[in-house]
Amino acid sequence: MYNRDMANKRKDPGKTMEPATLYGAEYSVYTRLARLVLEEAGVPHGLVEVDVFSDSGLPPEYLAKQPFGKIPAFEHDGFHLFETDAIAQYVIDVSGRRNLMPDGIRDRARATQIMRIMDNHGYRSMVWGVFVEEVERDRRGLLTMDEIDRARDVLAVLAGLMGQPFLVGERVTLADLWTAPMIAYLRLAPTGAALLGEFPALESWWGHMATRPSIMATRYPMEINAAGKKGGAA
Ligand SMILES: N[C@@H](CCC(=O)N[C@@H](CS)C(=O)NCC(=O)O)C(=O)O
Repeated sequence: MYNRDMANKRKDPGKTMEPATLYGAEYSVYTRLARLVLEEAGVPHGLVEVDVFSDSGLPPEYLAKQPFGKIPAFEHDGFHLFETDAIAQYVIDVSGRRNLMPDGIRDRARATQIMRIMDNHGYRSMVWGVFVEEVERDRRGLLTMDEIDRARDVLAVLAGLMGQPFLVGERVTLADLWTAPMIAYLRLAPTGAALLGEFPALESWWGHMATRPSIMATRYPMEINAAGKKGGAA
């Protein structure tokens, strides 16, 4: 029997869904990634703050959700999950927002390739190698050429693979949502901002990603502070 609920579901699947819960931190790259997917898929959700770097360590009840001690962890309607890629794929399937991955075989492979590049090379070199070292460990002007080159190499590969206006073609996909939280931290470091400036296509990609409601809604506390100081969008 076709009823109004089914009609609503078809128009906006997120509207009729049970809310999801994400356990993580506003400052965290992978928590933001999962939040971006939830936002873009229109899935109602809440964030329960878990500070993975707290001096007192993670509470045992959180380790039951994520035994490797990383954030985020996820729960939806009694179903528990961790590993951000698994969360993203689940959110896409359960919300019906399959267009968050490209349609074509090669484009899907390209999107997956970009996601894994960011996991395996971008996160370490851009977030830990440049942002954490320069901003959090106060090594401004003291990064080694090696540290800078590692981040530059990833940007160069991305710039070589990327499409227009989004990383894989005409609409936003997981490739963009995977890359944006890492670029957001990179550009908060003076060296990172200068590196991004060497790749105008990536810089202009960031320019239009930065104004998306999902990106605005999930800004890191440090981005919000930086924007406040400059009196504009960070
Ligand atoms: N493979 C994990 C990685 C998550 C991850 O590395 N999260 C970071 C925060 S952005 C973390 O928990 N770091 C704490 C640590 O490594 O001790 C996933 O995809 O969820």
